[in-house]
Amino acid sequence: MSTEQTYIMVKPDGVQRGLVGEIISRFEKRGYKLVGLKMCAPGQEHLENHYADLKEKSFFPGLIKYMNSGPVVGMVWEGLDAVKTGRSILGATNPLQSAPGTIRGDFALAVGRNVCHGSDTVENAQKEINLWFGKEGVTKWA
Ligand code: YYY
Ligand code: MG
Repeated sequence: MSTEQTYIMVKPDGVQRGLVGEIISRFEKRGYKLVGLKMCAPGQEHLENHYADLKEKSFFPGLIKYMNSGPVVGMVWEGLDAVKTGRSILGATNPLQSAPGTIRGDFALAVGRNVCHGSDTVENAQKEINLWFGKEGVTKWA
């Protein structure tokens, strides 16, 4: 178990529904350290880059359209096992399978409106942090 960083993002539906504070709060209360935070609307090309692995999927065009429908809030959280535990705080991809007590299990029903994103591996987390925070970097603090 090691200290990791993970990229967590409130998707446009989460921002529109006023869930930003709730999502930040769950990571803070669990004990993770916030080292990066920004709201942005990066546009189609950047979003296609973020989801490049899913390019061939039938839901890809709809996913990009949804992700491009409003601003997102991206953050970087640091702490023990942040990638895997971050995913468990979010819940399963399909909210109908997300356990109550998880973010998706408490606030979502549809896979196409599942409120939040979390990196799935340490390697992808580094890629995503670089994609979203590459220019300004994250903040080192203790
Ligand atoms: O990492 P995670 O967000 O849990 O799932 P991915 O398999 O990476 O898919 C990304 C994103 O795509 C998912 O959060 C919702 C959407 N999606 C979809 O709309 N329909 C599917 N059948 C699968 C995923
Ligand atoms: Mg994913």
